[in-house]
Amino acid sequence: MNLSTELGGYKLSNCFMNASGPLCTTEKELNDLGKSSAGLFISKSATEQEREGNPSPRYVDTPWGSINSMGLPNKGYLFYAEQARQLAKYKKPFFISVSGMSLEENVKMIQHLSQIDEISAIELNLSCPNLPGKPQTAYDFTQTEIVLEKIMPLCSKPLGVKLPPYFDIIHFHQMAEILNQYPLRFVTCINSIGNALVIDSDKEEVVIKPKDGFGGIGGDYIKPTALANVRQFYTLLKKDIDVVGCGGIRSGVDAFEHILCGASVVQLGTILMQEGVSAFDRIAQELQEIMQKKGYQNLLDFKGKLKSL
Ligand code: RRO
Repeated sequence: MNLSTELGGYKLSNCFMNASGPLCTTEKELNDLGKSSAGLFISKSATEQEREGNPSPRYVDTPWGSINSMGLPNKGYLFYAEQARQLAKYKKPFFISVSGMSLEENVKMIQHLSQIDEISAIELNLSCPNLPGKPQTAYDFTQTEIVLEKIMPLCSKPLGVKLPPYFDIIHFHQMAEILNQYPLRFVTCINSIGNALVIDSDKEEVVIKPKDGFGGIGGDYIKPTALANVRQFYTLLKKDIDVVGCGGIRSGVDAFEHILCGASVVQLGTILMQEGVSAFDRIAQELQEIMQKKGYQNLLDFKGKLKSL
């Protein structure tokens, strides 16, 4: 069974990577991802300056997934640029996620990162839900267009964008129309569903500290929304923009469903936090077993081929 795929012009031995966020902030975490069976890997979203992030507790597992309000803790983009040089020894693509606090900051980081050979591609995060007082860029269509208009000509690496979930058909169309104007290589669907509230009914209190308990949810809660977003963008985007599926993947079946909806690559988020990098081996094995049962040899045998009734 062959799990190979392509993204951003890179051939990948398999379709699994980490979501930007879980276990990809420190040197040790990045090396663990390098050694893992993931086909490629990506850094935590970087800002110009190192950030501590929000106060703890800021990530909590729940029976159906997780809630977080990390607040962009990261070591600063120059750290990830330096890591890229060290991580090249793992001989698989390494992407850097960028999430500047302003357009100017994104411009500065992307111009610099574009010059570094060992960085394979950039995922521009337009959807962080957890910065007090800052809206998610990709919910503002005008601003999204301004950002892409400015950044696309400056970026000499393959560039993708990380999108938040959309919930209205017109919004899928409006965003796809914007994205289709640019030479983007991929879109990642979806970031966590923002500003949810998980509470502890015994204690009658919230479970995370920042923003009075409001945070992004991931895991089982969000798989149907993630599949909807993958399917919509797979259908609406021009064919040279690949879709990367993220949201609720904790088994081979979940990965299979994302690929059936059109994902070329799938990301592990909450399950990576919960299980560590061994999740890549287990889920890849489960996906291969499903393919074997169904008589599929390659991902292209079923990618995007979801049937309607
Ligand atoms: O760091 C975070 O709080 C965070 C980010 Br940047 C993001 O894009 N998505 C998320 O769930 N948390």
